[in-house]
Amino acid sequence: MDDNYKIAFEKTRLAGSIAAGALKEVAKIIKPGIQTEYIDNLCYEFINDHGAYSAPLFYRGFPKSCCTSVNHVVCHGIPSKKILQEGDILNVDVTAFKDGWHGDTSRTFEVGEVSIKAKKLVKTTYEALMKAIKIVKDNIFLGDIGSIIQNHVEAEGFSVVQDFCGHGIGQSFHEEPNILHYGQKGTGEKIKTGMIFTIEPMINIGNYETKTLKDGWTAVTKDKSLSAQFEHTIGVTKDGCEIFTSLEKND
Ligand code: EYF
Ligand code: CO
Repeated sequence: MDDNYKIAFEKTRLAGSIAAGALKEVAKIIKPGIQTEYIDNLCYEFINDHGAYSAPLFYRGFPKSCCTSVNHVVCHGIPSKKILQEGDILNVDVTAFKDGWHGDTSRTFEVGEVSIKAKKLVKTTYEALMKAIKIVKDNIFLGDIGSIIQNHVEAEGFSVVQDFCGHGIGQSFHEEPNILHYGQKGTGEKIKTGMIFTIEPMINIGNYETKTLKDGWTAVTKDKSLSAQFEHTIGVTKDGCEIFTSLEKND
C-alpha cells in the first residue's frame, strides 16, 4: 500500500473537524422551545464561516443545510418551524465540503429530560457505532461491521433500519461501498487501508421498517416508534482506523 491515501486523510480530517465543530455548537443551543430551522441556520453559518459548504444543501434537490430528525423520524428530516419539546430526541446530521473533500457526522440529542426508554435507545445506538468503529482495520469484512452492530442492538431489544446505510465518502458525498448496519461476520467485501467511509446506524425501538413521507425526503418508522442515529466518518489504517469527525478523544 503506497502513501497516496494520506493526502485524502488530511483533507477529510479538515472537512470532518468542521462538521464536528458544527455539531458541537448545536449541542450548546439544544433546548425545548427552539425551531429546527434555527439549528439549520447555525450549521449553515458555522460551516460557511470555516470556509466550507454544507453538502446537503441542494444535494439531489434537498432544501436545507442539515437534516433534523425528531422522535419517529429516522433520517432526512427537513429543518422547519417545528418547535422542539421537552422529552424529544433529535438527530442532527451535518456534512461539510471543504477544499474538495467531505466530512459527514450526526448525533442524537436529548431535549430536556427524556423517557428511560428513549435514553436507552440513544445510548445503545451510540454504543453500536463505537463498537463497530473499534473493530475496523485493514482486512476485516464489511459483514463484520454489520454483524457487531446488529448483535448489540438486538441484544438490547431494538431493531436495525435496513433501508439506509453508511457509505464511502471523499471527493463525492456518497461513494462505494455501501456500509450495511446488519449482516454476518466474515461476509462481503474486505476493507482495506486507505478506505474512507461513514458508519451511521439508525436504530428503532419497535420494528425496523420505514416509509418516506409525501414530501419525498422525510423517512419515518412505519410503526411510529422512536428512532436514533449516530454517525462518524472514518479512515482505515493497518491496525485500526482514524475518526475524522470527533473533536475530542472518546467522542
Ligand atoms: C430522494 C437525500 C436524497 N443523503 C444522505 C439527500 O449520508 C447522509 N447523511 O449521513 C445523507 C444526508 C443527506 C442526504 C441530506 C440530504 N440528502 C435525502 C433523502 C432522499 C434523497 O433522495
Ligand atoms: Co452519511
